[in-house]
Amino acid sequence: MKNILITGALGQIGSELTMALRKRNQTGVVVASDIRMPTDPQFRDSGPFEFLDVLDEYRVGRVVEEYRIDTIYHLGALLSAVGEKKPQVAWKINMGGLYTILEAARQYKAALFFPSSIGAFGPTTPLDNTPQDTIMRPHSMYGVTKVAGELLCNYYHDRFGVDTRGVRFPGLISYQTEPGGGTTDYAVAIFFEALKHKRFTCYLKPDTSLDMMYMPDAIRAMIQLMEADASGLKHRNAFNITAMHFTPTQLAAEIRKYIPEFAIDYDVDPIRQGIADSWPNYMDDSAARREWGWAPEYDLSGMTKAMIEGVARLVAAEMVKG
Ligand code: AKB
Repeated sequence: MKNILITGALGQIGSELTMALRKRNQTGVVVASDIRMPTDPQFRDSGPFEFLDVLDEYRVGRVVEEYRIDTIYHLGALLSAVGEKKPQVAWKINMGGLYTILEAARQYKAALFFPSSIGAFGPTTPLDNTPQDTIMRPHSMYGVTKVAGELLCNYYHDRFGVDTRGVRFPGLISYQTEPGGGTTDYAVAIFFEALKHKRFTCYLKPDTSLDMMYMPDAIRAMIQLMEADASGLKHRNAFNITAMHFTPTQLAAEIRKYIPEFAIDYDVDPIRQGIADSWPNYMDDSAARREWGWAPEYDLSGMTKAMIEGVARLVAAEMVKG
């Protein structure tokens, strides 16, 4: 039985992770938390929710104590593009929030999942088949907070014995909750625009290759890593994991298999393009495969089929509502 706290539970990952853990965790409690209130009735009625600012050390401690939390998934953070617009806020939330959560994990002996990202790499990292252990000198504030976060999580494990674990997520693709302010968000928006308007203007160049993953694989990865036997883990923070990599041109071609008249054009945003150019073209995730059995289920064609079907249902429901 696990008593779980999820921060940032209303975000792109948190909203799906909360529901998955609630389905799975029959006896323990899964407490969702965020700095806004849930509006989706299905989410709201599925379990406890706490209005919780991750910078509020006192309240975080109270919630962890009250629910006897033994596992925390810390997802409250700013993403790369918005972090570059507001670097001071990104530092404060990403680092301050992680520090608060690590301290709560230390004091109350909870395990902690911390999501790092392909954003932790930088222009001097080998961009093809990026190794697990390599040069990490990111240029974005988001990347700086991710590398620092990985190191801080390792420190809390080595120094205080906190069971910290994490992955470096690629771009995550899903349709249930919108991503908020990332560089890889185009790979979600393209499906909505393709189904609604049959055209999409992309802010990244046609040949920008990035690692990506369909959300069900990401949810499975988090749960599998947190449940893995600790004795098999040589790394902890954070494992490279990926499921596919593609360029906007390749994704558009895949979408055209369902919507032949779909057209893509480009209006490049220099900030997001600069960030994307400093990230891997594709990562080597063999350490995760070896140490805890990571294996994705969705490739480009499986993900595209699932996204077309899911987004089509949402668009049809929107049209019925008027
Ligand atoms: C972003 O684009 O900022 C995120 C990420 C890859 O970490 N999706």
